[in-house]
Amino acid sequence: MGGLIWRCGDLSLDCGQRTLVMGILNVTPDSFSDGGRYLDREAAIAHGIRMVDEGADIVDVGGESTRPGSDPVPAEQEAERVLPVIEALASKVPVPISIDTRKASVAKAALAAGATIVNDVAAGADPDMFPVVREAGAGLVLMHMLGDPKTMQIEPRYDDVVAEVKAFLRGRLEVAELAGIEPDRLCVDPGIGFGKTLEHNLALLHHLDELLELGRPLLVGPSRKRFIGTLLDLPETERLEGTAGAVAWCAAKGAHIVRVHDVLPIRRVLGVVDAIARSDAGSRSDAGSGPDAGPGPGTGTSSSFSA
Ligand code: PMM
Repeated sequence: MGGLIWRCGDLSLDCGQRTLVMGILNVTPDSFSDGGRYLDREAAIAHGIRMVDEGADIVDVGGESTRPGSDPVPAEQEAERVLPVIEALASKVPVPISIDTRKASVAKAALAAGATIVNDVAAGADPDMFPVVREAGAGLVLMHMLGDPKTMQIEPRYDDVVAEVKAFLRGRLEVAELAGIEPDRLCVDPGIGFGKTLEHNLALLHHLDELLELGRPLLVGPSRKRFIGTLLDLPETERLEGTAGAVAWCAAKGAHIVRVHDVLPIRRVLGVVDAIARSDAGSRSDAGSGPDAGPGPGTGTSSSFSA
């Protein structure tokens, strides 16, 4: 587990010390669970700062909802929502900012405004996306999605969801590298809820180890998603504990980054899960001097990146 570095602009994120937290900042009227809350610019900026204070390692800013059934947003409108927020946050917080977009034009403007990561749920479907990322030296998240947000939840089908998602991500890694993006700038994500039934999501989460074989940082985004609502029969506003359960599982299985709305409670969950998951390191004889021998490596709030 671990040891991976993810290069994003001039920063290097250490994905090996502890599970990193990407805090979600949706500047949209209709996102999956926080739509409308941060459409107000000042409220969005304040929330981004709050998430960093609470321990977010990355702030992910999005201006287009990709919830099931959602309509695309014109590039100008998307850019108008996110650019002032990214610009303000870039000068106020010390952590990398990612732009959650499928559009190369929005990514380009966001990178110019101070973002250093592109979180692309369409994995470079826009033919200009890879050149934009390469030229900026940005980090890039390649996520799996079946179809597009408008229709993806209409009877998604796979023969073997884990094998197919893995093959897709491997293919996109290859294409990104052929486009000149350095391998250590690439991160992969199975895309929980993006063209997947409950069973598909559970299979992917169960088999995260297979996705780790791709050799890149693994990002997972279970936060408040429908599969948790289905399992617990709870609305979006009551999915924190379910999210915490999913995050704990992901961290224990070796995921490097989790994308979440509730940064503070999730950092607390990870402080414990990481300590347990990383305490043994294959040896049972030198596990410390007692039951409270102190936290294991990376359980504190130590910085996860270096310039
Ligand atoms: N999920 C959403 C949006 N962007 N990006 C990545 N990399 N992974 C995800 O799982 C993901 C994403 C949808 O959730 P939201 O509407 O609550 O942000």
